[in-house]
Amino acid sequence: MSKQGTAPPEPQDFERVLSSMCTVPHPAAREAAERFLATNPGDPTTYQTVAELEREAVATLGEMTGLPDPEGYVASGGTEANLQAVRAARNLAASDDPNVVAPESVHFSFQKAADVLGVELRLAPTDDRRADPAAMADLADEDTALVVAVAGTTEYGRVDPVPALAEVAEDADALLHVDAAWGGFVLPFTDRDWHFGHAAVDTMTVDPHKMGRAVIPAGGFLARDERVLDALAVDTPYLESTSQATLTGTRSGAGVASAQAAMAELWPAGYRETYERAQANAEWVADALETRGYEVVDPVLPLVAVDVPRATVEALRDRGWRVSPTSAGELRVVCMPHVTREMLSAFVDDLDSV
Ligand code: 0PR
Repeated sequence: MSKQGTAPPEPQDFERVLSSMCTVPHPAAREAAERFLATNPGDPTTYQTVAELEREAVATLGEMTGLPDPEGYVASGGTEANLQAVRAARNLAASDDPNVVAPESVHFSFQKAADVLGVELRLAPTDDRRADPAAMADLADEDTALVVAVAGTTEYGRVDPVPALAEVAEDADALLHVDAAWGGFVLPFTDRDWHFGHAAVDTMTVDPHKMGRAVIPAGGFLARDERVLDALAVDTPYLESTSQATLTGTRSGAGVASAQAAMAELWPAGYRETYERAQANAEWVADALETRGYEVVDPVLPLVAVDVPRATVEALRDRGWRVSPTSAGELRVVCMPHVTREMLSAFVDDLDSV
């Protein structure tokens, strides 16, 4: 808390933040967040304006992900959206001992979901950092409720073979979830097959508060079929609206309004431009590091992993660089919208001198 006469604490700036999936919100998103700060989309009959903004946000997310008539909502983040996908699949499953089959590259939010929901999480080995459909099929059985694909993995930015995983899900009579929490705002500008229009995808996570430049908290949960939302809904007898499919009750109108504002401003031209710049930056830094003899995991999406000795990472941290490693120890550079060529160039200079 600030004492009288002293300035309130300043948030850290993004000048040396290289491994985060958060970024500077778009000015329109920031402004909308402030305006809608005291509204609660969890009570849509009382807070009707923000409820309308949420419908618009979901419609745009649907447009981005090949779903003309999307069901869903703006969640608190990727963790909630992934948990809700597991919850819906569990609730719809015929089995009383349901399991989820995912590649070992899935985000740790699935561990939380499995723990909270009491389902078994089966992790299949990956092949060249992507999900291996055969390995996933080996783990699937008649109790499999959900198959998970990742479109833009947390550590390497890899895109799983979604159409092949849709077949695995179909053979197991399970739902297919795509986690595009980070990748969803860049993949529309690539030639990858990853969304509802490319395969029999049932649910998806796509987060405006990552590449979408909304304020935190703004995740996205989408479903093809109303049945999925119905499987999540509980009765809310004392509210005007009679049921609620979200996990949280009161939720952030700031997140919802900012997601709508960012997308209204940036979809699609602004996001395309952001992607192109980020991808070019990722390729530039990958090249610069390779030239210096480092082993680089090549950036399919704007995310570079590079094998740098632990001591070097520590030395870079001492110089203020906010960098975190992958589980295999590589340094991870996520080319978020705030990451400029100048920043990367200063980073490479520091790497040369430590
Ligand atoms: N799915 C994927 C593919 C993710 O990468 C993440 C987060 C999630 C789901 C979960 O999303 P929420 O964090 O919104 O619940 N991945 C980042 C990570 O774990 C999150 C992050 C963001 C970490 C900013 C640090 C940071 O500064 O690395």
